[in-house]
Amino acid sequence: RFSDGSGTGVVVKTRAETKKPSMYKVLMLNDDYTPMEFVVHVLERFFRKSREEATRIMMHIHRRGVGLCGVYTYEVAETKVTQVMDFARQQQHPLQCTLERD
Ligand code: TYC
Repeated sequence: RFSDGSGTGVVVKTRAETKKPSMYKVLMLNDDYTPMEFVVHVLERFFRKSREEATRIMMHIHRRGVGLCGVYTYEVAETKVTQVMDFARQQQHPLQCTLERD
């Protein structure tokens, strides 16, 4: 904050410069064993997708090998990856999930 030097006593506010956080893509990989329905469930539960959107993403991964689940700040993205990997392992599915700088 500073006076504008006009003698009017007007105070001009300067915006503090803020940096946008780096964003990270959470990607899911295809495999031959994880059931399609399990992948749809993961997308609904951890990435808050509708059944329709989850099914679209799952089929994209199934056909293309990899697909985007969402874009988040580092801490959120890392948490999603851990949650998905832990859940898949519990159910003994080989589903792989990874994080990539956007
Ligand atoms: N390819 C799997 C199947 O045919 C389905 C699948 C889709 C697995 C997406 C993983 O990330 C995945 N059962």
